[in-house]
Amino acid sequence: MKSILKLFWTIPFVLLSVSCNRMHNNNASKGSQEEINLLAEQVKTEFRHAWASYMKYAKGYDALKPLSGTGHNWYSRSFVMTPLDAFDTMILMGLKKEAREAKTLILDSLDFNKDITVQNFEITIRILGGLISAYQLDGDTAFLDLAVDLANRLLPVFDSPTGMPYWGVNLKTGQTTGNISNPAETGTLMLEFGSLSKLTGNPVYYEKAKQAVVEIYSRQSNIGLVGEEINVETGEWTNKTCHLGGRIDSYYEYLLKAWLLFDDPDFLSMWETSILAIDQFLADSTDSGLWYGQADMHTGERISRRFGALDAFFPAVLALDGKIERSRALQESCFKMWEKWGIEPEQIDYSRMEVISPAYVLRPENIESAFYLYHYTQDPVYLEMGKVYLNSLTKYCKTEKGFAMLKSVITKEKGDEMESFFLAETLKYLYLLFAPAETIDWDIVIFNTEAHPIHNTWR
Ligand code: DMJ
Repeated sequence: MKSILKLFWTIPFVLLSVSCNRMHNNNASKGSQEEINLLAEQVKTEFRHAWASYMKYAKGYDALKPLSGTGHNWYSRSFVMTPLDAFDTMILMGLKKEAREAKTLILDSLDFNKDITVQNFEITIRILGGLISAYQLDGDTAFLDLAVDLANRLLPVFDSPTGMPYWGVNLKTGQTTGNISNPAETGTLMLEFGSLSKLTGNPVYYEKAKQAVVEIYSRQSNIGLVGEEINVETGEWTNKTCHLGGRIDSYYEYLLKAWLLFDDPDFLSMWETSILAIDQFLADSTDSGLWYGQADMHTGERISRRFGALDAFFPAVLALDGKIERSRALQESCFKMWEKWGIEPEQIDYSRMEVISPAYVLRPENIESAFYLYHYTQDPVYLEMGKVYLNSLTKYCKTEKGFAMLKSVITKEKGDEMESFFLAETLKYLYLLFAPAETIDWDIVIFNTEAHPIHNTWR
């Protein structure tokens, strides 16, 4: 099933065909449609509050600290991560003033010629992905020039003996660092690097990123699972636990999405083998519902019954793959995890429904899955979930100076952090859940793992 997303109001050259395959809320009464519209407006209001706080207290920094009202940079200089992550959300929401502010900050200050060692994965999904979607939605080639410059500076990461990328690279010198990586960091580069090849005609980005995926996939076990950690120089697994959480999650997500975006059958074949093993060895049907836990990559033996906020991306992937009933069942569990504490913890033991890691860092995945499921099923139960998410965020995380992570979902104590993905993903997916169907066209767009929409304009 191919998925396409199209944004109407700004797109200068990308999307003119309208092929909405859903009638949004077609069964809804006038009253409930009005309520849905109001919810979309409320999400925009919350987004504006987060952005205005960033502009007031942290303008030019990577991120806002929403309790102290200060700014924070990941490295010694800013890469304006919050504006980059937020820009396409603004376009989707129709926030023209905010989009102009973000664009000015990005184009006036972004300069990659810096003697700074960066983490390839995060820079790729947030900044490279953000620049590509900004270029496609806004049309300004300055975004594409920046994307090409950045990608060229990141390319040395692939110069390992295996072709799997090093953890990081110095943007000025090209010096690489960190030989211990994982499937997510090696396998979540394809949408960004691949689409850059399609947009520029230079195949090098596609080839390097694909080779990295093939290398990690070729090291999967005889039963089709991968581990959590790998040495990119020797190709040896240094941690052999398989699961759907952090360090592995988006590797699986990109196998399916790379097939959908690029029509490259190698990715379909890798995805089909992988999903069989995932369902055989990680899936766990329990009294509290369907979950996916941890297993040894070689024996398939269950190692633990942990699930968390990051794993909650998987119903979205299952839905995108057409496995709606399974997706629904897992989303029911994800929502239980959210509701039990009023907001979801980072990790739980689902066999006892107890918190293992209590923080909530404003993650999007639970909301992302409800958004996909609503698109495919039109079941209002996902709109109801959306209302709960929105209420939790405003009740527990909103501050005078933005939105704050929670150190603990049990005590609801706040922490001084608002990750840029709150604007890129959390509020974007929540908005799209309530937004008019025309906001997106599911025939030509795939979201990268940071929720940056990438349009297939090369078909
Ligand atoms: C984001 O940076 C991406 O979604 C990534 O794939 C996982 N973690 C965060 C959001 O939780």
